[in-house]
Amino acid sequence: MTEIDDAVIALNRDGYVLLDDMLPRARCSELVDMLEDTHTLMSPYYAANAAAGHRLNFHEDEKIVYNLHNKNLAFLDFIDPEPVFGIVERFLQQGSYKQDDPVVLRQNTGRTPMPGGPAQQLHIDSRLPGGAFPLMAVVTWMLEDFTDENGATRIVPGTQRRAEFPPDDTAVPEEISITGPRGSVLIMDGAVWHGGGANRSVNTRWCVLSTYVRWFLKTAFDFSQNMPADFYAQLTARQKQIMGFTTQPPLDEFTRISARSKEPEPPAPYALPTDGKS
Ligand SMILES: O=C(O)CCC(=O)C(=O)O
Ligand SMILES: [Fe+2]
Repeated sequence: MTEIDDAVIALNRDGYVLLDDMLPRARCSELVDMLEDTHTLMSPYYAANAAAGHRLNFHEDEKIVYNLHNKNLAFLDFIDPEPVFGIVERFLQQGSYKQDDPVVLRQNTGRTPMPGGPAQQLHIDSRLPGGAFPLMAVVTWMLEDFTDENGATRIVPGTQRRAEFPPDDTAVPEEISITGPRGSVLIMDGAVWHGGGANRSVNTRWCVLSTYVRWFLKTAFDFSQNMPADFYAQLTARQKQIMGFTTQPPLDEFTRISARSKEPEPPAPYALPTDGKS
């Protein structure tokens, strides 16, 4: 049994697996500083949140940096590092033809609950509870220690198999907190019931959240339009595939007929709102 086999067994059984020591501590601190600086720079330009209703759609209690792949070359390292990506890939290839379908990145963000911020409602990220095969994997890179006090992610083990959503505003007794020192990585099935904890500390609890899906599902942002050319040039062939550059829908039947392309199709020109401003 390899490390990957063991992790996939744990994911299938429990809905999550925790890996230690995936990033050096000094690197974690540098990344936290980058996320703070990037949030300060970018958040004044964020679009107003038009989504209705649900508490998870209000963002005053958290800081989020979106689309890390176009902010700093350092974050390209989070696209496909081993063993994390190998585990995610094997997990999400289960049930596909010859267990060989591509796995793509759906979303890559930095997130911290604000000090004093409340716990999130238990929820699933995959939008469909239960299911014969997993659709989504969520990878949480802990850049600061995750503790009970500062809002470690809560999980209800095994609930990825339940064909129902967690109850609103109701405690679930089987819920556990996934604590760990900075540098740890939590991989979850996107269908497991989970939520960020309440941050009762005076500090941040930054993480990088990378979400992966089967290639035919939609991404959270359009990476084919928001990847700067100089960043795209730094990607390996495998990273281009994971970013979806070989699975873009063709314009029409005169351009391409298959859903996948042999060669990656480069992104459209893109500039951040801060580009050219000092
Ligand atoms: O930051 C966390 O602990 C979990 C965040 C989360 O589940 C979400 O924002 O969907
Ligand atoms: Fe979530």
